[in-house]
Amino acid sequence: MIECIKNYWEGSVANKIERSIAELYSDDPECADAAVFGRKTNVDRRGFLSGAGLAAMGAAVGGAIPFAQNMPGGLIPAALAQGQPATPAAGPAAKPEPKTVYLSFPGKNDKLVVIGEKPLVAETPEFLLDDDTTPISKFYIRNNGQIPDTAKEPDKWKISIDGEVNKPLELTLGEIKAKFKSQTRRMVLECGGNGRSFFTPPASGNQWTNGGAGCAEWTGVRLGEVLKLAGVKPSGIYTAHYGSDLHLSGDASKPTLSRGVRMPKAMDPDSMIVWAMNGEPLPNIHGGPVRLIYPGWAGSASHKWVTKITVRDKEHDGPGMTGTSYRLTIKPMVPGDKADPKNFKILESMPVRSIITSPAHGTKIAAGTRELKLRGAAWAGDLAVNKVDISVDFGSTWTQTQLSKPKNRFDWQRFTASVKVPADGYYEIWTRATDSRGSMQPHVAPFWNPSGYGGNPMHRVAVLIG
Ligand SMILES: Nc1nc2c(c(=O)[nH]1)N[C@H]1C(S)=C(S)[C@@H](COP(=O)(O)O)O[C@H]1N2
Ligand SMILES: [Mo]
Repeated sequence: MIECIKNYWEGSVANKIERSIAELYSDDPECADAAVFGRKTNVDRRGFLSGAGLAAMGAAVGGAIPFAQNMPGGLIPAALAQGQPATPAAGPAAKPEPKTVYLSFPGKNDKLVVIGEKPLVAETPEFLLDDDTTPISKFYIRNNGQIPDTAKEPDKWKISIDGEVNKPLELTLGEIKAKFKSQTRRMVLECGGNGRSFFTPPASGNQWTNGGAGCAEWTGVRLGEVLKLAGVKPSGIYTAHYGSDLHLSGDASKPTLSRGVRMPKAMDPDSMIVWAMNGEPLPNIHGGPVRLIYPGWAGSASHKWVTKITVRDKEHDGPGMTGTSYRLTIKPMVPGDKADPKNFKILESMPVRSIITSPAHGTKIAAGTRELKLRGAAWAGDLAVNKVDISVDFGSTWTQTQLSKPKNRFDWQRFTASVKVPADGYYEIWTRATDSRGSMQPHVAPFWNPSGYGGNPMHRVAVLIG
């Protein structure tokens, strides 16, 4: 560290710093931070942004920084942070995203970002989540195995219910539609790993930013009603889900993802067997003709192409249920350390999260603009969102946004705000939501865990006025 600053200042000082600080931030953020904030080699305390440091930072982010004095040392400016997808980088000196791969898939928006090719995984940049109901074209994709071909005769699709039930059932989708009352709910589906890219050191798995989530209108029947018809025995405490997708290798003898939930969640009136999305037949890529939806919980339980639900007398132990997958630490662990599986519990309800959906990260705004109009969305797993605050001065002051009521339970809540800014220059818009139990999004991803669950730091968007 000390060595790095020495090399940095001696090697490139004064005239070169403006050109290289953005690069340094992406190669060695700690060193860049120390250099910019003038941390003395022998004094472990940060200074303020001033002199060469301020000039370097301004050059790196593309403009003057009206609230530079509030910038916390150690914070990588949003304009330079890794993992911010899509729109043009904020500053001329900011590095282009390392080879962002955009999705090319029938019916899908071409600004979705591929974060895994085999299996196919794609996320939605925050600015594309600006609709009240996420269109299918913008909805994220997450697969663990091969995508099955399910085009033919949806109403003949069979689902069986077995295990700890009095009367095992085999029902076609057509029968399910005819036998049970259908309902439509607008509800968030969110991948358990959403926010994983915000962990330091990096956690393993698909590097989601905030875009492993969407909010669609789901039509189907209550899973609980179907389970009631089968008659769950008192011993039946957990579900196990099976679908028709093959293991990634194509080897039919290898099990694919198979998760389950505790019986109370299965019996929740909003846990559903679903065949339509936004009023259209459920697309194949989203599990069509029929899938499960457990709103508010890690998306991996919401089984696509579902063929069988087994009721079990113990916690399910299929692929994705054991070890540290879809699990959070009970006790904080040293980031990067080896995990002790005894210190983990299953991730169920997702944590509170908010995103700014307009303006987009990296937006250039006309010179002289003194008021920013913001839009966004917030959700909190099983809970509701109590409030969303935004800041444009690096967290020195916060403004409460206008937060809409959810359409129904598990819907996200849209928010708007209007904030004044004093001058042209570089701003970061920060948003943080608080859930109905008082938990607020932290500044950084909390409780590091090896597979990176629960990463819900506040969302930051960089904009440049003038
Ligand atoms: N059969 C099956 N269901 C599945 C998966 C899968 O790989 N196979 N992935 C799960 C995960 S991890 C998530 S986040 C959601 C993603 O749903 P989507 O692709 O419709 O957005 O589906 C879940 N259901
Ligand atoms: Mo997921």
